[in-house]
Amino acid sequence: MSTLTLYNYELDDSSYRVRLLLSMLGLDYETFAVDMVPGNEQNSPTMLAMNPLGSLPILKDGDLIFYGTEAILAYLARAYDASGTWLPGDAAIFGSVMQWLNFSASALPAAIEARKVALFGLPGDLDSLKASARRAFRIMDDHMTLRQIDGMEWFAGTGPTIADVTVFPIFALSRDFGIDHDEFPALRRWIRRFRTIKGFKTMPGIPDYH
Ligand SMILES: N[C@@H](CCC(=O)N[C@@H](CS)C(=O)NCC(=O)O)C(=O)O
Repeated sequence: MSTLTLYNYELDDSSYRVRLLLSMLGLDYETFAVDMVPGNEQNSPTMLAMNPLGSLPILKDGDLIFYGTEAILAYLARAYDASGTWLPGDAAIFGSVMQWLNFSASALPAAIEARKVALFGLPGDLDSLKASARRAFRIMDDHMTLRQIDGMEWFAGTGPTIADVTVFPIFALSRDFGIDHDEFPALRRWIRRFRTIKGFKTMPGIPDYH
């Protein structure tokens, strides 16, 4: 097996998405610490040569390099999950997982931006970003409310998939940018379940709900 290297910023919610899946898959990997704040190192020439978008995380697997968190999660699931449960092959479940990966890439960037503004002091209109984040979290909470009525515990299919992994961090960390979980009871229940997945690891800001 080739060596996996994650180009990582410890406090970055998207790097955490990949750390979560690597851990849940039981994979060994190395990390390369990128000084995102305040260094902006993800935009250095060396990093841009790997990811021209200048974003984190980046995954290197031997000669392969991937950027875009959703793509990294899908690659890891397909390459290293022999059970096939993290990215199921069943067409309906696969489609549903892809829908949430797309949601994560298209509806959650405002929340990611809100956290950067609130936590790292980067420029941005926090009120407007929080309003967009709330709209996205409301869609997630409504989805999980209906799923729970049907006796389902996860975003797609019958077990945890990369759909859960991709949407977990930025919602779980929402108190970093002033959105409380009490507004989203179905997501609160889902967070408790998510924390019980084998290999779960936490990061600063993730609630314990003790
Ligand atoms: N679309 C990106 C989202 C990840 C993302 O937004 N990364 C942020 C940190 S949370 C980043 O690297 N920002 C660098 C910058 O804004 O210069 C992906 O999925 O990889």
